[in-house]
Amino acid sequence: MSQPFENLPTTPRSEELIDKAFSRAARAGRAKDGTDAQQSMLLTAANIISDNLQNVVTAWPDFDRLDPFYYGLADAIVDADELRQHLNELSWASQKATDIRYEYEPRLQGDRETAIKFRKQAFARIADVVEEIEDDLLAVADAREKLRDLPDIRPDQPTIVVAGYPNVGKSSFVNAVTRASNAEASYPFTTTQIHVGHVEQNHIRYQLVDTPGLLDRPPEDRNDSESQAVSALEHAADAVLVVLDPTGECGYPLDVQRALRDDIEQRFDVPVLTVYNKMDRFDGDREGLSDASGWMSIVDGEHVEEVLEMMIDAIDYEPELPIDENR
Ligand SMILES: Nc1nc2c(ncn2[C@@H]2O[C@H](COP(=O)(O)OP(=O)(O)O)[C@@H](O)[C@H]2O)c(=O)[nH]1
Ligand SMILES: [Mg+2]
Repeated sequence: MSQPFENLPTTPRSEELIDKAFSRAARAGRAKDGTDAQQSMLLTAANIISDNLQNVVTAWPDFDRLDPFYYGLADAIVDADELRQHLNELSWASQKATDIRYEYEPRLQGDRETAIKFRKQAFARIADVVEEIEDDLLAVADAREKLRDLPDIRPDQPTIVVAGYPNVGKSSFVNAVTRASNAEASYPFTTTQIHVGHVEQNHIRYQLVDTPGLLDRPPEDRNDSESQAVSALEHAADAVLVVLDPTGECGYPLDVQRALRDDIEQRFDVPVLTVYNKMDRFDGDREGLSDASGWMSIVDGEHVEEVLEMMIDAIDYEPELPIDENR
């Protein structure tokens, strides 16, 4: 299983679909004579429109059955209700093309001239239907573009979300503990990206999620989609690591950074652990940093693995063992 929007087929534009249907219909018509040709043209055009539209609709995952993390993320990006509405319109048009075919088929039985006249009328009506859903097709194509590159975060695998103000060392941490061979997926979403790295321990794969633009600023600075994406992350997170920079070199005073930590602690129901980074550059009073679970220096490679261990312990993940049927 990968992310649910990865393999959606391309969505045709109205004009493309009409051209395709009518040119195939013309070809089908040329293979026959008299009223048979007109019947064959109508059948071909209606079927192509109907099947293509239905295929677009059925390729989309059922939103009611999506994992809440993916549902929330998708909804933050494209508005699930609107997308559902657009897909409904495509279903409507698909059915309508078939209805028109049924309506006109009996009228194509008579003489050739009449058959041509009615076949043309049927084509005009089918074209109207497809033109009517032009905006819906464009919206579905746009949603596909936006969702196909969503990061592949497996909701069933343990996940560490890394939070903290910009430049405190979040990416440095993820890069330091995850294998470089694991290419990082990123998704540009408003000002936001979601990076995922992986680390395996005791045969369990942990996901580390770094969310620049989401959990690196106070909640009041997030727009609606960003807030919604944070809600989606709550479904995925099994623990949150908040990185603080006590040197202030990141550009944010410590009390501001701590306020973000407090907010995240309030918001997430999973363990939220705080770690001070850049301790190689800190020459203040360490007593003042006792509100954290630990400290590290990524640059000096000090305590980095320990911080990862601490997060893994906090998750305390129990893999679901396969049921032994011989017992
Ligand atoms: N001195 C020092 N610099 C660090 C440490 N960790 C990260 N940095 C630097 O801090 C800057 C921001 O790090 P980055 O990982 O991009 O922060 P992010 O914005 O939170 O992802 C980079 O120039 C890093 O090299 C550390 O332990 N010590
Ligand atoms: Mg970063």
